[in-house]
Amino acid sequence: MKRVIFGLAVLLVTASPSHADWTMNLTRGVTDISREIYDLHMVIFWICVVIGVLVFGVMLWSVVYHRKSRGAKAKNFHESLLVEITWTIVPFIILIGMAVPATATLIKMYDNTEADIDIQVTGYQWKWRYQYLAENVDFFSSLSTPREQINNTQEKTTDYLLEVDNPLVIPVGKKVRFLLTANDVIHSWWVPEFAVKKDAIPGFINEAWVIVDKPGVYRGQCAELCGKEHGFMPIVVEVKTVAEYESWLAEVKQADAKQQQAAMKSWNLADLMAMGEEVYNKACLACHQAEGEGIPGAFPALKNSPVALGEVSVHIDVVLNGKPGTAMQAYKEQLSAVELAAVITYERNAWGNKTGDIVTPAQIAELKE
Ligand code: HEC
Ligand SMILES: [Cu+2]
Repeated sequence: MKRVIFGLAVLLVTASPSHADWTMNLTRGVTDISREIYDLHMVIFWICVVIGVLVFGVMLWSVVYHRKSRGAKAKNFHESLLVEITWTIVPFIILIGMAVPATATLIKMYDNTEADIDIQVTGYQWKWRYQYLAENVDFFSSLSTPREQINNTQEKTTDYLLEVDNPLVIPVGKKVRFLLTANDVIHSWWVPEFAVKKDAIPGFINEAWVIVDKPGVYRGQCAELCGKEHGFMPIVVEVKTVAEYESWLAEVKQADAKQQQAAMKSWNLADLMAMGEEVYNKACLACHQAEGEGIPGAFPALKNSPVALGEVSVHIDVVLNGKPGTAMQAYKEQLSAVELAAVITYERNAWGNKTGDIVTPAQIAELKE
């Protein structure tokens, strides 16, 4: 027995260096608050360790030294005032000792005042929308991992399910306040390295903030079960220097202006179909499926659907305004006029839907006003 224990101990000691990157503990993170939370977590952890060792130590010692075979006789101290007072006072002191630093950290976390930048974060099934409130910058951020990797027909890359098309970009060293809400069901915006995990609830605004002190790319996930693709709406935050952030803002604004111009050029069926397929795969495929076949009982087929083959205006209305009370959301704000025209044209001409109809971006732009 002794040998086995000794063997195990040796194994434990020698094995630990090879597990240097074996991270089981909380992330230290890249903000003052996240490190404070980490330290708090460690303090509480060590208090628990000490209590554990003491309590189990006394128990084991008593079991061994006062065992029956040694002829131990139990002492009778029922209703001992001293014991009663001790075991009330000691835990009380321990709890206060934990509550004081915990409260101090919580108060700092909830100080949502005086932000440099306000960003509204809205959860959608299944993507995030970021609106820079003072900047007129507004975009959606969706999973960019190719479907082939998800379906195991392609090898998975390192950032599998943790990559998006349009990451959130914020500057280093500035206080960024997030105003969190949701469009459909409850989501939760979670970036472990920021120590931010806040529910995004329809009809409510929750607040959180960060001051990140290290440029880099930080990744997170939706942390509230929100439906079929809950595991497919990651968060990517790029933290840039202030100068890089400014030029990124300018670039985004320029791209927006360009897109508005593009809406006015004339489009032919082939161009719209090519773009429509891209938009469809990104925004609609999760529910309506790759061949437009839908999922019976949950999401209607668009192949041969009376809407996709019927009156154009009805089809446009469904896509722009959604079907309230169903998973079919309004895409009016989510997609540009060009994207909307393309995806509707695509649905009317793909998978054997041969209406030959063209919906133009100009037509949609008018309805978006
Ligand atoms: C989250 C799941 C989901 C996504 C994503 C989605 N839809 Fe839908 N869609 C639905 C549901 C559910 C309905 C049925 C609504 C109802 O009950 O009338 C529907 C209905 C439709 C219809 C009417 C079809 C019919 O026969 O009634 C069209 C057209 C449509 N969607 C187009 C789109 C387009 C275009 C996109 C992408 C831009 C899209 N949908 C993305 C869930 C979704
Ligand atoms: Cu979610």
